[in-house]
Amino acid sequence: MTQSNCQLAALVDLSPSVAELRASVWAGLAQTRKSLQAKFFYDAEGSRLFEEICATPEYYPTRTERKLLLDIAPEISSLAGPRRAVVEFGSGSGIKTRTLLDCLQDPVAYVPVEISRAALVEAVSELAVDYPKLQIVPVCADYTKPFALPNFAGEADGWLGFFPGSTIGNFTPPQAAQFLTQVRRMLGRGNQMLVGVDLRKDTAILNAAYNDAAGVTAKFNLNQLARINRELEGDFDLAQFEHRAFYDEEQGRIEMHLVSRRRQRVSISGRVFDFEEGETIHTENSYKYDIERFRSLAVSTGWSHRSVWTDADRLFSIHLLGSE
Ligand code: AVI
Repeated sequence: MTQSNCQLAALVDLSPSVAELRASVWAGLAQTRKSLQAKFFYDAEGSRLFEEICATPEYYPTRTERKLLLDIAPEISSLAGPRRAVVEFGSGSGIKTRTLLDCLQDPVAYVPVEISRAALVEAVSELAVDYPKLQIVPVCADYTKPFALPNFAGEADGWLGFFPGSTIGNFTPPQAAQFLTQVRRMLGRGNQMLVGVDLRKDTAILNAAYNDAAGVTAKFNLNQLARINRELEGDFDLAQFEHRAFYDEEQGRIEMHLVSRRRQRVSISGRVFDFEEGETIHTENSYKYDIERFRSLAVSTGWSHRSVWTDADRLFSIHLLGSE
């Protein structure tokens, strides 16, 4: 099928500029405790590496959530109701999207919102071929900031927000609350949202998931530096930084860092940053919740908590929220 036979609208491009990336990187590395924003992992290469992480034997969230979604599909179908417009935050490769779209009754429109333009374009062009009746309106944007939902032709009976993969765990709990509030306001009354949330569990399982034996997570982490070299004329020597990820039980989160192997100086767009041996750049948090804690977080932002499902091993949870 050619693109003209598909209901694929022109991409709405609100993606972050190079200036925004530079400002964020400069600000993060100028702090006493250096950090980089996790959302900038996802350039074309970062998105590709993330897909590879999802396929590693240690990274259980993707396959566990997918199987859970398949198992609960009939329930989701009846609770969500017919003729929904689906808006997905951080749509990535779109594999889980298909599982959701396949279980919904006559979905009318699909709005994938994704920061990586390359990942978005690839995912929607394939989806448009397989779902010819669906209106697809891709939005390339940083969904942590408010944006207007795009128009689409035809009438839907309400929105269904979709935020799978426990990406909500990459926010701190206050940021997660802010995001849920923003989405509730954006979707308005009478709409719903499905959120995938990784659960607290045995430390060994968590540490293995972020330290896969094949070293894909390490490559993903180091790609932030490669991206800075590519896009901001940086001169990071990747061999002089090492991946470190560990579970902090007290905070209930995985922390990812890049550790400087020696004392060194790096230049980024003409600005210089010094690193001590052993100094780290904090690149990501991945919070793990228990069911009650996530339920109360969601309720505190004005959503009602309609349902929750977990897999038999209680590794992962999917929550259905409603806005009255
Ligand atoms: C996208 N996000 C939910 C992943 C996570 O598990 O926090 C990103 C990731 N980082 C390392 N491995 C996967």
